[in-house]
Amino acid sequence: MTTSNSTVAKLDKASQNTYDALIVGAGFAGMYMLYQLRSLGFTAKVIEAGDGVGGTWYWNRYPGARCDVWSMEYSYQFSEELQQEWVWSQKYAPQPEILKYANHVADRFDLRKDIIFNTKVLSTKYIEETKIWTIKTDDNQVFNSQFCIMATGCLSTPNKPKFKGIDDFKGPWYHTGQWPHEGVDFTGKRVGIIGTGSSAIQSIPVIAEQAEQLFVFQRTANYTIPAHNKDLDLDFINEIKMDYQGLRDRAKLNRGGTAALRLNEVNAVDVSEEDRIQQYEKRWEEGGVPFMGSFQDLLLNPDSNKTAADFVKSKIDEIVNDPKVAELLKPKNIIGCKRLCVDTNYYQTFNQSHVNLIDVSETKIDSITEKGIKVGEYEYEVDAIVFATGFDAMTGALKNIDIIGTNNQTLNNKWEDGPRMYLGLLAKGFPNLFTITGPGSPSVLSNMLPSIEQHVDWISQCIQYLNDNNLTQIEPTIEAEEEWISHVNEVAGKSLRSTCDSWYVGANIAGKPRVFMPYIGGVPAYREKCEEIVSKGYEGFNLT
Ligand code: FAD
Ligand code: N01
Repeated sequence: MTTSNSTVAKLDKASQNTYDALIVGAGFAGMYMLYQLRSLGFTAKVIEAGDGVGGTWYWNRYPGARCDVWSMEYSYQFSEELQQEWVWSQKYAPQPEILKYANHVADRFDLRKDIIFNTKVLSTKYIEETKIWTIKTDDNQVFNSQFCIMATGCLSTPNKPKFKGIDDFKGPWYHTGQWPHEGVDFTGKRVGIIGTGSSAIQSIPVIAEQAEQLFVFQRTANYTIPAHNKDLDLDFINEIKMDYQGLRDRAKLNRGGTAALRLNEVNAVDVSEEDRIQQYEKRWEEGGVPFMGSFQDLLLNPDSNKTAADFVKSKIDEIVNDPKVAELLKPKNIIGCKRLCVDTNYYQTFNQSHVNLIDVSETKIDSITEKGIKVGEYEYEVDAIVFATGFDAMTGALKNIDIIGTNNQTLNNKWEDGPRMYLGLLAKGFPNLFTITGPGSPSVLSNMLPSIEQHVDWISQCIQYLNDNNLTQIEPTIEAEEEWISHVNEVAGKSLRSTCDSWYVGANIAGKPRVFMPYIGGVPAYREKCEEIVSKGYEGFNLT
């Protein structure tokens, strides 16, 4: 498909590998970006490292993987037909079902013909004379495009800590974020799992069902709320579908972009203890992340936060039989500071005699040996190791690509002290290089699907605007970028969320600058800002 009136005047689109836009990544972001650009008549290709679509849901096939935003909300809304025809089986769909959905979308909208699989983008350079991005891949292909769109994901670069001796281990090891497609059978095996974040908390109860012995190596205990996952009945589904738009509209008014959160606009410290406990009990029974919506000040006031944290700790005491294990499982930091986890039978799993919790908070993991995992002087012998050690979040995938902008400046250089972007969409010095859910946007603090759609819509509208107005280039001004970063930092500073060693601040990666990366000001404020900028003729951007 070609555009008759495209501004890509300098691009010889007849030449091979030359498009209006190149999109990197075929997760939910890249897929919708392709759909939108094609619908507007632009030529576009997606380059994807994996051999299938789905991104997160293609790579994270570990046992127990599922979403923790209601499936009816963790789905595309751009096509009414699509959202009417697709039927989610559960409140929180399992990974295979989400991957099936991604594949369904790819087929339904005939996306695959414009996706190049099994190909990794290594570098992209802006040629100032022609205003063209030149993109190089690991199989030595070269692509040219006016627009380069990074849909590379916030949680797509696995963090594999450099444990001493890893190559000596005789058994297999796995990272949750790169799980084998054929699955892993742990039956009768002694398994060690390192990490107790969301991925571990989802997988531990399932691995425990198979393993003969399970050793959980915990450096930092995390808060987790039961999912109370359940099958969705058709009456409920149909009720939502009768006014799907209504649900989507309510979600847009919520800070986290999900209608399920239902923030209780009351301070925890302003109600009696009895009322507080009642509210927490109710939210605990409902399950999942909406627990943090119990009161509006939980992430603002340490005293309020403590009431919620104490409530979860009391639940741990109730569930876990061995008081010493219960004590170890109790997190010490602020609840909601690290990403709140959502589980099915996590705490209960530690009542099983073959499940062992190993505290590595003080005596750290020393090394991986031929036979297992060494902590201090003690060696835990295992047949397989699972690294549930997370991701180089938000910037990892972008920094892995050698991105060279104007004046030969690299993105890595610009981001030496932390990511710098305007609205998480574009960076000064990198014209026409868009990022979907980049640092400085609500992204990982929100229901990602609608946030992805909002970014894709904004970017498509912008490209259309440039095209319609015979403009070739968009780039933020340094003033707008600086001002936005100050605002992002200012709002982050007011939240307790910025106070602990989480991946939100890059603390999980050695040497990563400590900056609170996502925008915590909430989805409604962010959307409003994006719309206002457009209504003012792309205020804060230079259009040429
Ligand atoms: P991704 O899905 O990460 O896709 C990025 C793609 O880019 C990948 O396929 C990758 O291979 C490709 N890529 C990256 N670099 C290159 C390169 N150099 N060359 C070629 N290809 C490249 N969010 C929620 O809102 N709710 C949830 O319940 C939820 N659950 C999650 C569960 C897990 C286990 C994880 C890890 C994340 C979860 N998330 C959740 C966040 C999730 O990442 C987003 O919801 C969403 O799937 C991101 O889509 P994306 O397309 O932006 O990125
Ligand atoms: O990764 P994490 P994740 N020695 O970074 C530990 C999304 N997600 O893959 O806390 C010992 O949270 C580390 O310990 P510590 C969601 O956004 C969603 O679990 O650094 N331990 C931590 O316990 C989530 O937040 C779902 O002390 C080491 C763990 O590894 C994000 O993805 C499901 C270590 C890493 O936890 C990432 O989650 C899954 C070391 N050297 C993921 N290095 C849903 O439910 C690291 N650790 C929707």
